[in-house]
Amino acid sequence: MTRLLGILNVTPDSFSDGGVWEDTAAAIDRGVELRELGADYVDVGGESTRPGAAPVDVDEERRRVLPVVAGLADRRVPVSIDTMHAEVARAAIDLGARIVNDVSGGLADPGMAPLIAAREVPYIAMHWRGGADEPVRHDDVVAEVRAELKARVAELIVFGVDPARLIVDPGLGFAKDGTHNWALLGHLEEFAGLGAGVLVGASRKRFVGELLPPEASMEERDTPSAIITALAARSGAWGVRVHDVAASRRALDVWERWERGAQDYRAPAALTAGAAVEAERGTELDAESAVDLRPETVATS
Ligand code: PMM
Repeated sequence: MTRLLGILNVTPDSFSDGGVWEDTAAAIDRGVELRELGADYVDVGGESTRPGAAPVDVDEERRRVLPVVAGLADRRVPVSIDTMHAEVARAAIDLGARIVNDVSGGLADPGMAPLIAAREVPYIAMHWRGGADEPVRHDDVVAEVRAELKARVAELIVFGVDPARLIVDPGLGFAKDGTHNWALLGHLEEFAGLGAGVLVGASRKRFVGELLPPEASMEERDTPSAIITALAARSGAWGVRVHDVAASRRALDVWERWERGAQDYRAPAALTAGAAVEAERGTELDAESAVDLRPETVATS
């Protein structure tokens, strides 16, 4: 079962929802709404990672996110805290946050790995090479991102983090271009081999928008984003991080029903027996006796 993380950015400048949930009470209501729409966790973030965004000092980040984390915990909404700072993560865990989501994979703050080991919470380690704004060069993006995440996982384990609580994230759009992002999505299964869950954060990102006409709105990115949710689930993703929770919930409903259909199916015994007899008689279609349906050989009149 793939988990849904609903995005709640309490920032003035995030990529697609910056400035919308700056007010604490409105942010808490939105988090409750995301939960009702089907989010398994609400991912609360107070620092925008969009290229060129000003870094936020820890006090300002705490001021933005902690009242929202507390309000959501009070209303029994499971929270994941999206932060690169151990101090913010620690305070959020104390208030009831259940997951730490770190876009630096622990590289931004040396205090993060020991904190995660001590507090025994699930930890999302995202790939973001060098914290760069612009796409970096990759000769083999899948192999390189996988190797770098593998190194992060190994280091976190050395710090005492339980591998069963680790989730890795290829970091779509983080110093990566569209070609990189689609290659990573197409090879998601390879990340499962790292022994951790895999999280996908594609929702509303620029490379998704590139599938649409240039004038398309942010909301128009939600349908392709939800389709990515279904395909990520099919690739065995542990979770997806999305803006439009309702659409992704429907996408997961479809995938789960599809999979159940496949598992429940048993070929009726009579038909199976009949097919075997036909095969023995040699009457099954083979390549030679098959009707040629190539367009150029089919009469059009
Ligand atoms: N993307 C953003 C923020 N946090 N966390 C994880 N684990 N994975 C992501 O892909 C990710 C993230 C930036 O997107 P936003 O500005 O739309 O929230």
